Amino acid sequence: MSLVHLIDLPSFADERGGLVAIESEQSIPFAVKRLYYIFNTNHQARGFHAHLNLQQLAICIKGHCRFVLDNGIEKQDVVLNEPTQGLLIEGLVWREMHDFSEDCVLLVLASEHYDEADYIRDYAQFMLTVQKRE
Ligand code: T46
Repeated sequence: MSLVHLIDLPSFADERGGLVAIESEQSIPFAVKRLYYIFNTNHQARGFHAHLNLQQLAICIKGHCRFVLDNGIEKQDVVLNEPTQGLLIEGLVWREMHDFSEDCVLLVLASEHYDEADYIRDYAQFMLTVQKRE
């Protein structure tokens, strides 16, 4: 199965501009408990961690950036550059974000409240966890 799962979001663009509407558990497969956004990255890469139990949808609402997703067996890259498209990230996946454009605003919807204990920030630890779950 592909690591890259893109969701086309309900879009209601007309001559007045764009409008995307996201309904929890309808247009996306989880209930949203939290959202955050990343901007002014000054071209610095971010991420470099996995989550134990979290579903997220990442939407580049302005500009573009590149995600690297890695499940310990394979790695895939995906460029996000469409405010009408979301990248679903779930399961045990190491993620990195690179190549942020100057104007990039990355919105992320998350299925759980923030919990630092849910993060695996060490790649060797990530690989051990992948092997344990196999
Ligand atoms: C992810 C990728 C795509 C909070 O206090 N609450 C929050 O909800 C978040 C997301 C972060 N923080 C704090 C924790 C750190 O002290 O903000 C600081 C920066 O977080 P972090 O270094 O984890 O940010 P990124 O951009 O590397 O990763 C973020 C998310 O944390 C992560 O879940 O999947 O974006």
